[in-house]
Amino acid sequence: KMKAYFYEESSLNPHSPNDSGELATLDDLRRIGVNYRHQDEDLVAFANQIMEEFAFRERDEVVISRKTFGDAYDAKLATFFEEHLHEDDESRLILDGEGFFDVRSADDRWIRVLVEKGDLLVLPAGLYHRFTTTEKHYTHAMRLFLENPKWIALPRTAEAEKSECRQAYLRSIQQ
Ligand code: KMT
Ligand code: NI
Repeated sequence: KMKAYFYEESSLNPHSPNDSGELATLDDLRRIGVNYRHQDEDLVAFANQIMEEFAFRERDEVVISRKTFGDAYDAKLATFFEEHLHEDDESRLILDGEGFFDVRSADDRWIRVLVEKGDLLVLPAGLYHRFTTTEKHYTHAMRLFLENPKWIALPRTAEAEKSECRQAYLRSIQQ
């Protein structure tokens, strides 16, 4: 089952759960355009099915760990953890390990989603988010994307706020 909750802001360690105790529901995620799925077995078939359903054309894999990133690990995590948005969706299927995606709720608080093996998370273009590893410091993920993805990270600034993708996102989540 999905584990998502509102983030406890007072903590200094982003890798710890920082669970405020207030649960976030699938509906809280749906309201901000986030898509969550889980599949227990045959992730190869699941990935193929998701590619088809979302019309993704490309995929690759990334392992986020001290071993794979070496000296660049801390800098890499710092960029992942800076609040940002993209002009295209960010889609991740977790193949092994675990991690935390933080997404901005409808009322602009952080919802933390623990992602584990078999979890698929699709973050819509224009949604502010960030990522970090858990205390295990190991995330093996498949990245699913369109042919020419625009996933340059725009940090949360007045410029990002004014961007076309942000404005389109805000319209898309209004009733
Ligand atoms: C991103 O773009 O923020 C990432 O790739 C995060 C790690 S993927 C689990
Ligand atoms: Ni991102």
